[in-house]
Amino acid sequence: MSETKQPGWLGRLFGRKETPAETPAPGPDPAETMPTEPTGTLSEGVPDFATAADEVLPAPPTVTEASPETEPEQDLPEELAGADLEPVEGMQPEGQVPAAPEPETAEAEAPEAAEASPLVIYQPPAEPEAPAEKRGWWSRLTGGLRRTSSALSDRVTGLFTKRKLDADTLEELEDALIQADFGLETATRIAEAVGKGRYEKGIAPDEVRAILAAEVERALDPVAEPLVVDTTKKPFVILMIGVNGAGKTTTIGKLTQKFRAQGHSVMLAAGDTFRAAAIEQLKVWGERTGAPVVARAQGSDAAGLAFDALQAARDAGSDILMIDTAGRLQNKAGLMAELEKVIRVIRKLDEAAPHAVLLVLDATVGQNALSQVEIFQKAAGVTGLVMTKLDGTARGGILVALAAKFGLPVHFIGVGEGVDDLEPFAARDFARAIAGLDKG
Ligand SMILES: Nc1nc2c(ncn2[C@@H]2O[C@H](COP(=O)(O)OP(=O)(O)OP(=O)(O)O)[C@@H](O)[C@H]2O)c(=O)[nH]1
Ligand SMILES: [Mg+2]
Repeated sequence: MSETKQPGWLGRLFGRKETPAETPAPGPDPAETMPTEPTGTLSEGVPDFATAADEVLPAPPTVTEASPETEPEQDLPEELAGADLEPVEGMQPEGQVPAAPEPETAEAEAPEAAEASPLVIYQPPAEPEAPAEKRGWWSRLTGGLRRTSSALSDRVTGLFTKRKLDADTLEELEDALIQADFGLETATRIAEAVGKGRYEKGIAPDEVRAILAAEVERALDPVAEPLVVDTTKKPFVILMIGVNGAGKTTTIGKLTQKFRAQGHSVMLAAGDTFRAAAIEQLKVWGERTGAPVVARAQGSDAAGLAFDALQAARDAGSDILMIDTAGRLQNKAGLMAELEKVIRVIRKLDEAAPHAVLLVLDATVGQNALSQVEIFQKAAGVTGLVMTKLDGTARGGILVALAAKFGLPVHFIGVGEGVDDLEPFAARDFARAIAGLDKG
């Protein structure tokens, strides 16, 4: 095989015909650039960055140290030590990490043994994109929840204006709440709370909204837990999982922005190795938010990539490693097993990893979210939830139904596609916004 005559893997991916220069282009010394001083912008510092990445982009020496030549074997799990770590023939230009050894012994578990491709660490530009002018979170939250809140609010206004409270009105309120996906149990409880002591009396719509907000807050308060990054873990490993299109990759981008603003260094792992576009998408988020992205070619083993990324993040001294994964429907057993494998393999490097397993749920799927939680929970031990696309549904009550059923922490909610459209979940704000009340 004559690898040096091949275009870079991204070049191959995107159909580039030209062969990149065999001699690596000079680049900044990665020792000085990783990870805080990135190598430059795509358009300037590394002009043919994407095409030449595997040949040109030198992996930082810290990463190189992880190569079999220098890595002390005692740091490796038994099954990864020794002969398994022989470099892949002809695939390691200087400064690159060898392909991950297939960490599992059971061939059945491994995806089609795609020829191991070089590990690439994409460095972000020196000056990541300046964040756009921010609208306050409350305004984005209420804007995002408008569909749910106006559906509810209109019903409440219609039901409780100049009307005495009776069983029919309460039943209609219950229906409205069920339609907003609150779930039967919560809907009944809220309707009862509204009815308590008020039969045959009038009740103003605003009073109903206040009761609704109080009940929603009460239901959500126990699950509104911030994601705490344990800084004693280096890196703190976050695994992002969920069905196709739930918002995993976007959430990684949004979280990277937050973590970096808090002063954490972040590395990203392009663990969705199924689609070339997924790798590219994460790379773009890395560029926007200033985080290096560890990737291999499409079709590579996801678990092996996760393993290498953890090693690279360790070597780079990153505070946080976020691992993207391919979307998988909860009814596909094989894909769920792959997720288990990713976890098993990274535990060979760090028994406590992943330190957080975040299930990303798309609010627009409604009740299906319940079965997603159940199955992902079994396969991957979900530690917390992120609910996205609350802006795209009138059924934001699903969060309340999830809280009632599973009691899993809800760390963040997303109300839009922008980098700032994700915030830690606060029960009171959410409850008031969904009930159509002011911040209070
Ligand atoms: N409106 C809205 N769109 C969102 C939100 N979060 C993500 N999206 C959009 O949802 C789409 C899918 O998001 P991705 O991040 O690619 O989802 P994913 O889970 O990584 O998808 P796969 O990798 O295909 O499984 C994108 O168009 C995102 O911009 C949100 O909170 N609100
Ligand atoms: Mg994705």
